[in-house]
Amino acid sequence: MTPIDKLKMEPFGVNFDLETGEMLNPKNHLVRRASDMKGHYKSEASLNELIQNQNNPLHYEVFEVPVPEKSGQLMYCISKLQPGLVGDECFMTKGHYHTVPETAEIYLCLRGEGFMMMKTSDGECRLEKMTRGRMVYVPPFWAHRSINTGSEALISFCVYPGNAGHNYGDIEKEGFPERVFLRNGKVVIEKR
Ligand code: PAN
Ligand code: ZN
Repeated sequence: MTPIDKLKMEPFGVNFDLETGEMLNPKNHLVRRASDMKGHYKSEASLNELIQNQNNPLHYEVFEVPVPEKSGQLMYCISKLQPGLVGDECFMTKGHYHTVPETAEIYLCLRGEGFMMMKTSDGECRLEKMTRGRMVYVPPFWAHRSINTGSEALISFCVYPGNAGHNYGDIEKEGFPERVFLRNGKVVIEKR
């Protein structure tokens, strides 16, 4: 098989409800609950409280109709992050670098309110506002996590190279340099 033959496939389409932010017939559905988030929040006690006393609530979901994980393909998905607090820290995704670090990503926010937090391995940190109709560009080499500061789900359409892959291990070790809290209805950003 030549490299071109390996990428050959039939064109296809996928339907979205742009009001709700739903992908209508996803093939894959990834679910993360509070118990999947150990080690990511400032207060592990508050996370355990949520797991034990609030029935381990849904944290976020990823919906996709996958394409082959190959250079030349474009992977895409809907990411849906619930609103909520762990103590007073806003719900967030785990966050990751791409396994192939020189791959970028586009997030188009369809619903909700929050931030994309991005960091380099040198410890640089940036926050970009996410709100309906705003696109955030995650450049190559920047780890990224979404954070929900609102009262409804934060929903984005994401597109990234098929060969990018997800590296969660380095972020589990390093963490992100900043945290986002909601205190008395106000968003507060703190350095760690
Ligand atoms: C997104 C994320 C999605 C879930 O599709 O994978 O928002 O977040 P975590 O991967 O950090 O759990 C993406 O950035 N893909 O590359
Ligand atoms: Zn990514």
